[in-house]
Amino acid sequence: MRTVLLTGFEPFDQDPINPSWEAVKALDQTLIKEDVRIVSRQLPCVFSQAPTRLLELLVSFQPELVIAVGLGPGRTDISIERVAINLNDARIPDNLGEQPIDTAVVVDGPAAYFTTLPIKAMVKAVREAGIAASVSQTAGTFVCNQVFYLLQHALAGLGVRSGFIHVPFLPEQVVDSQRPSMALDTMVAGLQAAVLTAWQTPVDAKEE
Ligand code: PCA
Repeated sequence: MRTVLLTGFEPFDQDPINPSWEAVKALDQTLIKEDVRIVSRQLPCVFSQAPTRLLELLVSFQPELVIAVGLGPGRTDISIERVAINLNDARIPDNLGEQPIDTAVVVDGPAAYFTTLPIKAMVKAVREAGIAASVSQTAGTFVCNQVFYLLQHALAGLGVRSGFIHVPFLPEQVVDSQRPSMALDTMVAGLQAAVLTAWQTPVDAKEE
């Protein structure tokens, strides 16, 4: 059996729930082909713990494709990230109260890594499923970007494709506010279309 690893994050910033984990959890053990299985695992929203956990997952599952997913507060759609930068600059403390300001994710690492996912083809597939999606040019400077950068750093040159997707809040998280949200079923269907397309598309499409 071949493996696609999906990760989601534990809740953070006083939210009781993190849609990224709810959505990837719903896809755990899904077969996207007869011999290709999704494995979903949770990462801590902690700068000092997420890297070790991520590397453990890569070693234990030996995935052929890895997509990390996180909540992007305020995002309006399935946002497929293009670039991870070598910078931690936390606007809020993480779940252990750490708040790194202007530190490197990997000391002496390259300034940035591009995703190795076919992001334009993925956006197209998600939209064709009737779900809002776009390419995002920044994954921020909090734990999501840190995990995305480490993922690209760890897998660079190994032929295992990887990247990051931000998802919006769930509707129940934005009651009484004007903030955008997306229903869990929609998010799950969007991620599934994105994962399948990533698996099936070795070379990205040229799309606007
Ligand atoms: N979103 C945060 C970290 C965890 C999560 O789900 C981020 O965008 O960095």
